Amino acid sequence: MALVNIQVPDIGDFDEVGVIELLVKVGDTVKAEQSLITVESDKASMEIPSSHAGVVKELKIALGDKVKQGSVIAVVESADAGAAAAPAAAPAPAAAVSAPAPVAAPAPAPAAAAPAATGPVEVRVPDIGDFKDVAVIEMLVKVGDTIKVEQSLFTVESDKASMEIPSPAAGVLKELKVKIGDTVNIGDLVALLEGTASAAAPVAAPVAAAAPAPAPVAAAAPAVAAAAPAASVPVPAHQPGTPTAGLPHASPSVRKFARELGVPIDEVKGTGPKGRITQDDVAAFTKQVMAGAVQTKAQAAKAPAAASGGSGVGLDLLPWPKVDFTKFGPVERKDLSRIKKISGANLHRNWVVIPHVTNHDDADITDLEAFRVQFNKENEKSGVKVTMLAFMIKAAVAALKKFPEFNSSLDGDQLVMKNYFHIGFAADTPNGLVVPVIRDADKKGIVQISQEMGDLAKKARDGKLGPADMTGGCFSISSLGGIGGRYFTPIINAPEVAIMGVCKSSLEPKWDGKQFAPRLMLPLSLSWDHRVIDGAAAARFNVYFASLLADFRRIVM
Ligand code: CAO
Repeated sequence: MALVNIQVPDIGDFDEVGVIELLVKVGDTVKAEQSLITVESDKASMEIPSSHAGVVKELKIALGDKVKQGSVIAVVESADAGAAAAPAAAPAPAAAVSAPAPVAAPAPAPAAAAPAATGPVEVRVPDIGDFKDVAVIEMLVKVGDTIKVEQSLFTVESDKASMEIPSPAAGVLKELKVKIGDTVNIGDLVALLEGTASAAAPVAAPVAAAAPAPAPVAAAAPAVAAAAPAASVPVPAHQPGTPTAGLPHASPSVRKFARELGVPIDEVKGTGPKGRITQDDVAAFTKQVMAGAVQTKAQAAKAPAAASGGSGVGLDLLPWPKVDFTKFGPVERKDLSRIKKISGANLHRNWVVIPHVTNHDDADITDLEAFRVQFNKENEKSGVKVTMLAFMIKAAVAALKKFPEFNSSLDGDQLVMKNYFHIGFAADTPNGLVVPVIRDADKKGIVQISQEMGDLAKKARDGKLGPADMTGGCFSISSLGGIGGRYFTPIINAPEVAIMGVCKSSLEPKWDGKQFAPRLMLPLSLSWDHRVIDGAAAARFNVYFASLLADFRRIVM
C-alpha cells in the first residue's frame, strides 16, 4: 500500500479551471479511471479521473478552487502504486493519470498558423484524445454566419466530457457538414469556410484546418490543444440522457451564458435533445422570471410566506464549509443515529422558524426538596421514587391553566387553544434525545407521574418508544438537573409554543429580611415563541411556576 498523489493531467493551455463538482469523498474506494472531480472552463467541462484504484485518504481541493495541470486533487492509498505514480511526482501530470498512448494530432496545419485564410477553408475535428464517435449535440452557428477565429461551431459530447469545437480560422460559414445527432472523429471534415484576412499570416488555400493538439492526450484525461483550447478537450460531460448527478445537462457555453445572467441552470427546463438545456431555454427562463411568470427557488425562499403562498422557510446562507479535517489530524467518520437525524432536522427547523426568547429565573425549592426526600424515605418500600421533575410537571399544568396561551399551537392566523394537558419531558438516551409525553398530567398525582416517567424513560433508553408515546404534547420540560449547569436556552418542541429548561439546584445565600439564609435554588430557563407569547406573560409564567415550587400548597388554591 502506498499513498499516491492524484494530479490534474495535461489540460493544455488552460491556465486555471474551476472545480464545480466533487464526485468522491474521503473514505471512498475508487477504481482506476473513476472520475474524481468535474472542472470547467469557459469552453469545456471535464471530469478528472483517478490514475489509481484505492481508498481516497484526503481531498486536496474544495468546490470553487482553481486547479491547473499538476495540481494535486487527492491522496489515494493504492495497492498498485508503481514508480510512475509516486506521490507528488513532479510535473508529469499526464503520467500521473493513467495515460495510454499519446494521440497524434490529425491536423496538418497548426492553429497558430491557420487562423486566417482567403478562399475555402476545410474545418476538421481536432485532436480529441482517443474519444471515438462523439455525438454532435448542439449547433452553435449556421450557414452564412461570419465566424471569428476560435468561435465555437458546435458541441460534441462523450461519456466523460462535452466540448465545443472552435473554428481554426475566421471567415463566412459556407457549408456545415454535420448536424445534430451525427457522430464525429478526429480529422472529420465538419465545415467549409470562406476565409477572410485576419491578423495572423495567411495560409495558402485551400487549407485543411483543424486545431491541432500538440500535447499527448491521456485517454481519460482531458487535454487541451495549445492554440485551440476547447477543441481538444475531451470534456466530460454528461452523457446525453444520463447527466452527471448534480450537474444540469447543458454545454459549457450555455452554462456560462446562464452564469452571466445569474440564472440557476438547474431550474431551467431543457427542450433540446434528451432534455439538454439550450441557450434559448436559458433566455426563455430569464424572460419568464423578468415577467414574473415564474420564480427562482432563491426568490421563492426569500419571499414572505403570505406572498409566496409557501412556508416562507428559507435562508440565503453561505454554503456549509467543506473542511478536509484530515489536514489537521487523524479523524474517523461515524453515521448519525436515526434519532439524531430525525430530531436534528426538527430542532433545526424549530430553531430557524420560531422567534425564540428565553427568560431565566430561579425557584426556591428548599421546602419541596425536603418534602420529596422525606416522602421517598417514608415510601421506600413502594418501589416508586418521586422525582423533582414530577412536581415540575404538575406545576407546569397549573401554570398552563393560568396562562392558556402557553397551551396553544399556532395555525396560520389562528391559535389552537388546548383543553387537555399532555406534558413532554426530554430524555437523554444512548442514541439521542427523545421527548416522551405524560398524557393527561392534570388528572394524575405526583406518584403516578413519577412512575410513568420512570417507565417511559426506560422505554426510551431501550429504544422502544412508539409514536403514540411521543406525540400530542402541549408543553415540554427539559431537565438537566441530574447532570449540572446553571441555565440554557432550550429549543421549543413545535408545534408547542414554550418549553421549560431546568438545571441543577444549588444552595445559595438568600436574604430573608433579617439575615442571609441557605436556600436551595432551582435555575429555570423558559423559552417561548414570540409570535404567540410576549415577555411580560413569560415573566409572569416563570414567577408563578417558581411560586408553586416554592410552596406547593398553592397548586390547590
Ligand atoms: N437539581 C439537583 N439535582 C437534581 C435535579 C435538579 N434540578 N434533578 C434531578 N436531580 C437529581 C435527582 O434527585 C437524582 O438524585 P438522587 O438519585 O440522589 O435522587 C439525580 O439527580 C438523577 O436524576 P435523574 O436525572 O435520573 O432523574 P430525573 O427525574 O431528574 O430525570 C430524565 C429523568 C429522564 C429527564 C433524565 O434522566 C434525563 O434524561 N435528563 C436529560 C434531559 C436532556 O437531555 N435535556 C436536554 C435537552 S436539550 O438537548
